[in-house]
Amino acid sequence: MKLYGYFRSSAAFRVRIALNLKGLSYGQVSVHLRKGQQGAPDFLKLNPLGLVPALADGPALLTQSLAIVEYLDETRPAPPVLPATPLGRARVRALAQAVACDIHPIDNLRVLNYLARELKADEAAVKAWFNHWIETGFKGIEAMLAASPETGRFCHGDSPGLADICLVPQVFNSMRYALDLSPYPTIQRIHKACMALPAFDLAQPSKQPDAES
Ligand SMILES: N[C@@H](CCC(=O)N[C@@H](CS)C(=O)NCC(=O)O)C(=O)O
Repeated sequence: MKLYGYFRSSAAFRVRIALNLKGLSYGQVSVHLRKGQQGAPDFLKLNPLGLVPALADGPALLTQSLAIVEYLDETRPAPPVLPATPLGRARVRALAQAVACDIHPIDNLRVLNYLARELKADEAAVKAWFNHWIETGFKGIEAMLAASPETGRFCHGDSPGLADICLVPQVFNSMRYALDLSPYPTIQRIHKACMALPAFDLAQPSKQPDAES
């Protein structure tokens, strides 16, 4: 398998974690987002969405991190990243989508670039936007995690899964502008438990072949 990603991309980070959790080997192709390579004609032929990640599995080319992770889970089921019950799966998908559908899309690079370039927002305003939407999302996620008996060592029970796969990269994003995480003790605890696992540790941005300081 070949993963088209970027070391700082949190959506690619999700797929790296899933591949590692399942013990799958993969090569990486770096698409330099800061240099605009996601908009290059060759990449757009692969993924017309102009976003990373994309995953090549033989002749198949997959896009959208959640679709990719669920594809991996269906084709390589062990260890599962979704619970066995419909209610468990719905809870885990809700937590994952709270990150992937509600926080991440409005804090994406192209959104921040639009704020700065088209709407002339200065750095402080972009930072305020970025952190505001993480805080809004984390407040709800923290409440969901803290209130539920289903929360264990990880977001759902004592095995890492799709919700953790989305949460951890978002915590990394929150460090970009030094967001205060103290109001989210459950998120912090789960993040720490995840990062103690090689599958998460080895997927982090600074450990990727294209990492820059
Ligand atoms: N919903 C997509 C989001 C992908 C996405 O937004 N990727 C970001 C990096 S984390 C990207 O390629 N951004 C390029 C840009 O904003 O121009 C997924 O989950 O795969």
